[in-house]
Amino acid sequence: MQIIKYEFQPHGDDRGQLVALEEMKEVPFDIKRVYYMYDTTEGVTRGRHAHKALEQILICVHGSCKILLDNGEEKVVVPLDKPNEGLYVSNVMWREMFDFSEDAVLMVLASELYDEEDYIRDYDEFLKYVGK
Ligand code: T46
Repeated sequence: MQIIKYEFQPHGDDRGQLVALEEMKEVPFDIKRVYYMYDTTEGVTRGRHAHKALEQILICVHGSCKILLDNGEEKVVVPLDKPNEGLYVSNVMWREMFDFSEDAVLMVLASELYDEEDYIRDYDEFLKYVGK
């Protein structure tokens, strides 16, 4: 499985760092939605679903967490712990987010508006969807 991790160029100066993300530039799709999660309960796993159409970029802007990506054939765990690093998650990819540090803030840039119909929340249904 090909893992696409972007390293965003910070605009740093003696005041600190600033990262700017624009659709179709640093981010390879039009950004229709931004959401983020924080205060994550210790030991929980979030996600556990795939999307039919949604593409996303996950950025752990503070703290750290791990992302499991599963395309139905292969599973890869990707650690996220830098605010200028973004993990691209394609559609039809099972994802789980876990091992959140207490201070983790995971921000997500999404290519579509929220649509419950786009979710595949059952793993067997996901395997059927990808033809496995
Ligand atoms: C994904 C991973 C990385 C909304 O009302 N609007 C939204 O845009 C989102 C994302 C969620 N919600 C509501 C739906 C649920 O009642 O917020 C609640 C928690 O959502 P969910 O259980 O889907 O959260 P996660 O962390 O399991 O998954 C989320 C995204 O839903 C999903 O698309 O890829 O983060």
